[in-house]
Amino acid sequence: MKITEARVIVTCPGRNFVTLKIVTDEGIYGLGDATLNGRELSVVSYLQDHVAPCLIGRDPQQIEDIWQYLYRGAYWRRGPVTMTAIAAVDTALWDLKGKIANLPLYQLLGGRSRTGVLVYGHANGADLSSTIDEVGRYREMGYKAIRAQSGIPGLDSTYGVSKDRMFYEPADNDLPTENFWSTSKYLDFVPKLFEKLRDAYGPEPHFLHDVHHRLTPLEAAQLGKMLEPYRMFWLEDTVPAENQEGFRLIRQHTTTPLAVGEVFNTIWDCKTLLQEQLVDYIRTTVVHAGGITHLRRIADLAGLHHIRTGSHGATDLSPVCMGAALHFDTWVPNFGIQEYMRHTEETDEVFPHDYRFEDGFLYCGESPGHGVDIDETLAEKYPYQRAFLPVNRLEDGTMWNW
Ligand code: KDG
Ligand code: MG
Repeated sequence: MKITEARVIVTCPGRNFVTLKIVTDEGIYGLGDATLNGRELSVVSYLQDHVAPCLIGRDPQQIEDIWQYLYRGAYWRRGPVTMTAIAAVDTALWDLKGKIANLPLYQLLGGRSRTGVLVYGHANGADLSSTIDEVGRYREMGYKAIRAQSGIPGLDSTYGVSKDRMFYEPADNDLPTENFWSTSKYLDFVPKLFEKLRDAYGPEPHFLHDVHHRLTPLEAAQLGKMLEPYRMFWLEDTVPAENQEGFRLIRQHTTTPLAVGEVFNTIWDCKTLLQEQLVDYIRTTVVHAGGITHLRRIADLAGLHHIRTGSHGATDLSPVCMGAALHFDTWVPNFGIQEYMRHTEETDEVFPHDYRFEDGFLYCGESPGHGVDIDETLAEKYPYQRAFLPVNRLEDGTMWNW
């Protein structure tokens, strides 16, 4: 069997998605997600101009060799654009292998380790009381684990609070929106939110919260300590994680479980965090961390150090990524939780899939490969629209992390 085509499909059914379709001389194809929010076209070019020509004529079953060829062969290693492109190829090849073997992807990985994949949904509101109500709505929908984000008194906008009740889309068209941030206002408010949530819903639901890279290690340690009475499932991305050693300080001061890694691309981004057991959940996912092949290596290293997976699953990761992630989650021994932000109806129509949500869990399907397809005719009706993630400034105008 040989690869005859590697086609990049860009579509915007409400938001941009980039998909790689690898076609073979036997007519079987595989799909991989290549979406990098706000920087989509750089991955399109990387794939079209630099990867696709190298794939033609290769045996699609040599997944490991192709992965190594693209990683080592680039010379310029790592980085989000390169690793998203490699992930797209890798996911498409695993999908293809499943179709060739006539097996769902989780079977190729080693079979089922669990019946369903525990997911967390995103409840958010403009203020404390609407966020508390939204958490209730997610409980009614069956979620056992809920991420709560709220507008902060005194700040016009903040990360995680959506215009739409169901679908959070931070990427705006045209040019980046500017948000403003105050750490003191935030730190004053967040413990109150979780105190009220525990009062309202009792000990049972798992609560999660995303700081979205905005604190220093000392501030993160303070927040973690303040949240200890509310028994969080995790506190996510407290600080920007380029400096992995920074987590030592947070870890020394709090027992609140820590999650990190949605922006990581390789095992090298989390080597110290994993080996020193500085976090509890690693959030790397299929599309941004080199595909199934590399994610498996990260999960194995994490497992040695009592760290579980908690893959990123925001709406900018396409259903193709979600499908592949669910097969991975169904297999991976040290699974923790999977993020699940629902896609819009338009997106689900462009990407027909066989995974389903039921009572707080997602279940991957049994069709061969990862079980997600693309309707290319429909995809064509939604042309690319330039979109940016917001940027963030402190109240005095200093640039900050969004
Ligand atoms: O593209 C950026 C989003 O995926 C990110 O802001 C979402 O932090 C996020 C999360 O935890 O889902
Ligand atoms: Mg996050």
